[in-house]
Amino acid sequence: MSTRNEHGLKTGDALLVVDVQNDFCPGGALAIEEGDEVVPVLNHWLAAAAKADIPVFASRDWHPAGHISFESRGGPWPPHCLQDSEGARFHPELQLPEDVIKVTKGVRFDQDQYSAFDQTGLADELAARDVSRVWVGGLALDVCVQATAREARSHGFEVMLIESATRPVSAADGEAAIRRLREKGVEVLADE
Ligand code: VGL
Ligand code: ZN
Repeated sequence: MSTRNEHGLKTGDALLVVDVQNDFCPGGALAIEEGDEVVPVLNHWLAAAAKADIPVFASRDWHPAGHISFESRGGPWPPHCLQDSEGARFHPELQLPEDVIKVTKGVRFDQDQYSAFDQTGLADELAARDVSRVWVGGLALDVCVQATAREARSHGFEVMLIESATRPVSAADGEAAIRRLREKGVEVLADE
């Protein structure tokens, strides 16, 4: 393992892997270009997290059939991440630890939840584990990663966005997301 993989992780940190699910990867129902390329990058960070003994949280989009966010209901998205479906599973090569803490979202019938903090209790759970800084990567940069990183800042966490560990639905929106997140005080790691 290279020294790069020490990654500066320390006690009080958590790694937050956002929605690295089959449906967001090539071949999936809402495929993001190069979405699967975040997996090897995140695997390095997962190894570093294990070494540093910091907790790993993995969020997942977990929609009921006919979710309000689907085009059939007037929403913006094709059906994706249906509960218990193959598409909703984490990418098979993502090396999540045994003790990963899963954060399930997108289950509400009446609204979507892009942020892993949105009505999940995640902020309190992080605080209960004395986490003050979160390292964030996953899918998609301009949708759930952006919303999650923003809300983490709103809750007062320091936020490190691992740029190489995320991909956008739209390149232009991805760039806008990076700008907005920087304005919010998110530290963007460009070369990790
Ligand atoms: C997401 C679109 C719809 C995401 C979730 O995880 O970024 N994007 N639902
Ligand atoms: Zn969704």
